[in-house]
Amino acid sequence: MAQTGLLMFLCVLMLLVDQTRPQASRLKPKKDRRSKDREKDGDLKTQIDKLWREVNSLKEIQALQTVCLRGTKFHKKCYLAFDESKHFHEANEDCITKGGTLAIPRDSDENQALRDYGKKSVPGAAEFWLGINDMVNEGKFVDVNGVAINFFNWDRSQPNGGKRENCALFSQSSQGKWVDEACRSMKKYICEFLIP
Ligand SMILES: [Ca+2]
Repeated sequence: MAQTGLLMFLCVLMLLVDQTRPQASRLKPKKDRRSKDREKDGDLKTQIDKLWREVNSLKEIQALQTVCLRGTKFHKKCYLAFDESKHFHEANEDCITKGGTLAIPRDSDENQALRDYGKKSVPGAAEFWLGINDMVNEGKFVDVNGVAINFFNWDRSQPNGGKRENCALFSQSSQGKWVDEACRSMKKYICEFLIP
């Protein structure tokens, strides 16, 4: 009798466990799904925002690279000046984001074009960043891709800043000559974009 009672008790217990288990497992995925859906919605929104930003920056890049809507065309380059002061790295990043680099005059004609354009578009700027630096090897000036520079237009007794000054500045007040400067200085800048 005691054994039958125990058996019945076990049967009832198993039934209860059976009833509660599926309920618990039914509830859990629902909760997970809801939070997963929310996560998915958030991800989707982030992705759409990101794509939207990319589309806009591609439009900007296309406008710069194909027709040089703003800025000025010279040979196969489009120069675009920014009347806003930034550290060398920030200025360089900004040009890259827009699909170009900081301006790198490759010969005296380009240097002159840059000077004329800078005077016209940012008349108040006495100087602006070039995409030239000797951060890696002191005294070895390279472009922003790390490639050695062939054309230089240093001002007299420049560069003279040694390890303190590793970034090149274009000086309007020195008739387009270059000087070295601490990369953390805040300067205006001109980006260049290669156009077909
Ligand atoms: Ca240096």
